[in-house]
Formats: sequence, C-alpha cells, structure tokens
Amino acid sequence: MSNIHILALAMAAAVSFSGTAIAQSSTPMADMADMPGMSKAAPTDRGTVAAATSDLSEGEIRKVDKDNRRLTIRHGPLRNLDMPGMTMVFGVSEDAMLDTAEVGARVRFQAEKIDGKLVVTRLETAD
Ligand SMILES: [Cu+2]
Repeated sequence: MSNIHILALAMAAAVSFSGTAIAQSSTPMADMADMPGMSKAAPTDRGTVAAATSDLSEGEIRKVDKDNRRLTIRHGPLRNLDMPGMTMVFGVSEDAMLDTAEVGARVRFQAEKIDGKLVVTRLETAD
C-alpha cells in the first residue's frame, strides 16, 4: 500500500520536474531568437535585455544588515530580472559590499538570481 503511495508521489515529482525543465529551456531559446534583424517581429524591449545585463540599475540603500549579509535597496526597474522599481531585500555576493553600502547612499548595482535568491553581484556608489 505505502509503496504505491510513494510511487505516485515520485511520478508526480517527475512530472513537475520535467515541467520546470521545459519552462526553463524556453528562456534561452527566446534569447536566441532575439537577433538584430528580428526586432520588427518583437517590438518589445526584450531585444535589449541581453545587452542590459551589463547595465547597472539605480538604487538607494535603505538598510544594511551585516549579520545576515543583506541589503535593503529601493531600486528602479531591474531590466535583467524583469522587475519594476520597489524596495526589497537582496543578498550580497561579497562582504565588502556591506561596507561600501551606507544607508541613504545612492548606488548603481546589478542583481542576479542565484539559486532562487536575488543577490547583488555588483555595487557602486553613485554620487
Ligand atoms: Cu525588486
């Protein structure tokens, strides 16, 4: 009885896994389709997303949490993450960022999703 139960759960997990894989694999495909000559076919700003990953986003430091290695940043739109402006908490890729960041400071930064978490991977003060 319980073996059947476990099998059913495993199958359900396998199905949701493959669903995830399909969803993820569609992203690089979409990027590959973004060739310069195709911009008329896709008149959104999707075509600039790849280029924008090297662009830094604007933000203002709202909180520095050294104990938990987190920064709260009020940020403008994050084009690489398809995120509108908001105030939110980020992890940091380097501890030095926690020293660079001062509450109230204007910054330029890059955030990336790493292992499902949003992490600041570049941080510069913007004065
Ligand atoms: Cu956000």
